[in-house]
Amino acid sequence: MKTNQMKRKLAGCLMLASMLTTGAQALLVNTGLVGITEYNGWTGMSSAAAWGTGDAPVNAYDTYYLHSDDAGSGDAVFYRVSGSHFPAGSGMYSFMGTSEFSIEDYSPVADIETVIFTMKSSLYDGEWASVAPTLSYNGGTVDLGAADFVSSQTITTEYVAAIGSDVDYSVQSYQWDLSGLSGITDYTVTFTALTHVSLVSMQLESGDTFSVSPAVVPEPSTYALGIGVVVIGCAMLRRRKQKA
Ligand SMILES: [Ca+2]
Repeated sequence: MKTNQMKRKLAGCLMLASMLTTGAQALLVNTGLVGITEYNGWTGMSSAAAWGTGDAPVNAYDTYYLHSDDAGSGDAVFYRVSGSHFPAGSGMYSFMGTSEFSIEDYSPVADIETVIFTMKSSLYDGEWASVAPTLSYNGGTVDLGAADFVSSQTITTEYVAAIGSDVDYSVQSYQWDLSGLSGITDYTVTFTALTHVSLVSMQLESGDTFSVSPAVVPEPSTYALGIGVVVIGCAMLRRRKQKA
């Protein structure tokens, strides 16, 4: 009886830990949005992706655009507004200057209440890949500005075969609370990427029910502490189980 109880606790604990550390999933972060939601994912933004060029399909794009291509994606489009980043071997990259990018969704879920944007990109000289993104809606006529919540910003080092070396990547999430608004017919997330920064994957999620995503919390230190507590708690449970 006691062992079963312990097993259940351990299982729940491990599930919570996996929810907080989503590295093994296709998702960049597990936002846990509820209600009616839309997911858009760009999993590979290198030269191998199906980039479009020219003025299509909605606005006058500047040279490059890419429809969300991850399984289960909606109809949002990523595109370069200006600048010199181009689809390189490991991602959208530039050695010549900064670039401005937008992601547009022309068919948001009805009564949209929240948008969460996550970006994985390389660091350059330890700098973050971009300034905080802004959100505008209804043809850009209303600009909400920077996100309400910024997630903990995690850094990993990965070997990239395309360039034959290790690269430091960051994953950053931003969330907007749109619950006080109505009549949103489209929205756009816009951000700037620095020189020598490579954009490799992105995730744009939205929903008709606002709640603060567990993966997108205002206090990075609290978030890190939370994972630590879960991990330590699991380790203690496991040790107790082994003794029993
Ligand atoms: Ca849509």
